Amino acid sequence: MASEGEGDKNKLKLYSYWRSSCSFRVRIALNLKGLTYDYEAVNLLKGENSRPEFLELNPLGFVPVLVDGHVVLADSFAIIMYLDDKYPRQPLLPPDIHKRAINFLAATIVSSMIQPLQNLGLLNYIGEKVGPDEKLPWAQSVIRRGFTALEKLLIDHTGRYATGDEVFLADIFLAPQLYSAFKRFNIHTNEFPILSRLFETYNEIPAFREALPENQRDAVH
Ligand SMILES: N[C@@H](CCC(=O)N[C@@H](CS)C(=O)NCC(=O)O)C(=O)O
Repeated sequence: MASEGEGDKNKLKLYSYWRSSCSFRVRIALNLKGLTYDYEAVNLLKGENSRPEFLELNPLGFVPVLVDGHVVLADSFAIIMYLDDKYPRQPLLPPDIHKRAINFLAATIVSSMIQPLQNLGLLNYIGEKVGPDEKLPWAQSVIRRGFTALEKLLIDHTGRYATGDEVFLADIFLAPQLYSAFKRFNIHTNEFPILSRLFETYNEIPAFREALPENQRDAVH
């Protein structure tokens, strides 16, 4: 639940970009927890993430960044774990340790095996050094490899959501990755039956829908 304007000093502040899948993860987590926050748009296409004032917050120059009073956190994984520790209602991890591990594994496949390899910066680099036509096939190959692993991983655990009938961490990481794969990178839903079913299901959850890129105030339609 993003709010605009100055807000009060104690309010959570999220530095986000509408199309950033890592920011999308944090927006979902904030919404699931019922937390309101001020939305600070950082336009990655205009290079606003390289401005000195933003690099003060995150020297890596990536969104998202969450500011909670004196606490400044970059990296969606760290932010989401922090929110889960600080606001235990609607836990984002299941109590069962095996199921927890499956959630960490699914989130890690997305956050360290797929997304970094199809990140804007890397795709621009491939476009420059190898050729613009190589960007899409490269992104599709890393997504397909990761999605093939995810389908195998989830087959024994999935219920209504990724790891059962409750929404957990795996869902928060999957939804933005599925969105960018199916909507931006032209991956066909029929290639990945479990993931495409989950994608449909996520669209029915208000916390996920409100976090969609097109529903952010910096979205360009
Ligand atoms: N591990 C970080 C990755 C952050 C990241 O890659 N952010 C992307 C947007 S999803 C970004 O800011 N890219 C800007 C760039 O590549 O210059 C996280 O999960 O937050």
